[in-house]
Amino acid sequence: MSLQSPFKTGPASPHTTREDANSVMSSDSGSARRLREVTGTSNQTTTSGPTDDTIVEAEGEKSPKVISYRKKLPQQPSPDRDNAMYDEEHFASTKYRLASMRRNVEFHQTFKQLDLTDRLLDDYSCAMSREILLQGRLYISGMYVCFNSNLLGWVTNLVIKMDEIVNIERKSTAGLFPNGIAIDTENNKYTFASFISRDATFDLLVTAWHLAGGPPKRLIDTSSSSTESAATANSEPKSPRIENYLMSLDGDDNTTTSDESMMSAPDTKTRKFNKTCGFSNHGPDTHAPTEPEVKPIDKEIVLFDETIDAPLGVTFAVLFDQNNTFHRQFLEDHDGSEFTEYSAFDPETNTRSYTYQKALNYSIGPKSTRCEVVETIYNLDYDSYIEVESVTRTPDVPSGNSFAVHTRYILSWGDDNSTDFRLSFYIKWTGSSWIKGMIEKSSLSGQQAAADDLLKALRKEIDQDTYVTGAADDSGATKPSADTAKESEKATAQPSRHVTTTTTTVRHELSGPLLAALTLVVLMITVLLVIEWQNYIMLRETMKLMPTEKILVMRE
Ligand code: HC3
Repeated sequence: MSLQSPFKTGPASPHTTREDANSVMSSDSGSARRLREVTGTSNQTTTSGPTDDTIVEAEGEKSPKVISYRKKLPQQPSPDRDNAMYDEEHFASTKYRLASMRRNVEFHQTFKQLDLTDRLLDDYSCAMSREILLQGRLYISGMYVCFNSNLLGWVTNLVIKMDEIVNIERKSTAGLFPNGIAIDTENNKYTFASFISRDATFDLLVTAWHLAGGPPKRLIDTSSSSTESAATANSEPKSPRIENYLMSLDGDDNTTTSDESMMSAPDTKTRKFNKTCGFSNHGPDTHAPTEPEVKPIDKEIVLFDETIDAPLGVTFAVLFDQNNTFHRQFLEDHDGSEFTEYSAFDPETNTRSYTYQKALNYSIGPKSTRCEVVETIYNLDYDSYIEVESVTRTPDVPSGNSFAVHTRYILSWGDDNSTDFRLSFYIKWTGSSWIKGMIEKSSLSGQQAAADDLLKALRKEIDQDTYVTGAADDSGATKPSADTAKESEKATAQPSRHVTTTTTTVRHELSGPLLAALTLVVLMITVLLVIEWQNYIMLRETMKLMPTEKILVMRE
């Protein structure tokens, strides 16, 4: 009996450590195993732990898989949850208890590739939306969200690592039933429906996700295909993707749209990037308002404090996404040229840098200056606020080496899933200058003009690159904005689910009776023609049989 440590990776969570899980013997028989939970001393473990270890044993025909843990907590009756279902141990410091060891073993037998130190928290009956709704179970552990379905021998296993998840949101199935959950990774969207208690599942999911790190605290997609989620169906070729299909409970939801996000609206109004715009929102689509934890800086001038009608992650992506399309275009439109490559945000220092030439239109001083920019992300929390500071040095202007212009971008959540965007700046002097006043005045007017334009350009860009979703439920309550006309224009131009459904219904109502009437007319004409044809044939045959005189007589 081999009892070596099976762990390839580090411990999954603070409550189940590598030391806790001291032995594993695995079998690849794959056959269903009867499980039993044994409490008490066992000679099957070599650990020198306490004598009241909990041993969970999976019995198979061949070598069984045994996971034993030294941890043993005193058995306490639980008023709210069934003891057979849950361990007494809580998940981190949350209200949630770990699933019982028996369920944990079943979980690891279903998903064999997982880190064995990872503990199951709970599992739920639900259906995953694929070509059809796949009925199965969703498993939530400290490190993974998994789904297993076994329909008539067609086994589907999906494993999503918590740290690959970029967003989790409630979904309304078929736009009506509030019982769905959507999980987004960078490249995929997985939709689950038919939960018995969607909100309880959602709460645990989000708690586990946040404890595992929550939304990625990074800006850049350093790896283009960063999702490593294993979506494998035993009976189909290995594909890293499980495409998202329309979540259809009633079977009437066929649509030709390629944008799955359009298919089911979240519960509240928000904005999402169009699939082709090149930006992606790494934060949630919806959030309650937040307060940025930033201190005012001496001599800081607020250029604006405005609301942008888009989630925090959308606004941030447009302003600072690695592709720089918007950023660079904006500076180009403001007399910028000869840009160097923007370096990627360094994950260590959270900074990136670039330089460009800026034309100046002052009666004195140079006609242009080199701008050396270093941007630092001081805070990037999609659930709270984002703070970026850009420091621009202009060495070519008089006293250019004695100061730097600091521009602060502070983004937080506003009302109705919008972004509160506060732009401010201050000049940091590192040396003396006899034209300090002139520089400060010129910088202020230059910054003010740029800020006004930035606001306009940002709103325009977001309007172009996003669509409004989740507004169907409260369309009457949608607050009017300057962009409303364009939004509705887009809604009709885009292949949205609602538009498709409506069109189909209308077409059926009009063409149905017309088609029936037309068919009837064609049928009647056909019957008449057939009767006439038969009469003609009969007459001809009769005439053939008759003697010629008789025909003549008849003719007379
Ligand atoms: C060139 C500038 C300082 C830098 C200012 C920057 C480039 C700072 C970053 C912002 O994102 C955009 C921006 C807008 C205005 C820019 C200022 C305009 C004038 C100022 C010079 C230092 C003034 C020099 C004036 C004079 C008379 C000495 O030449």
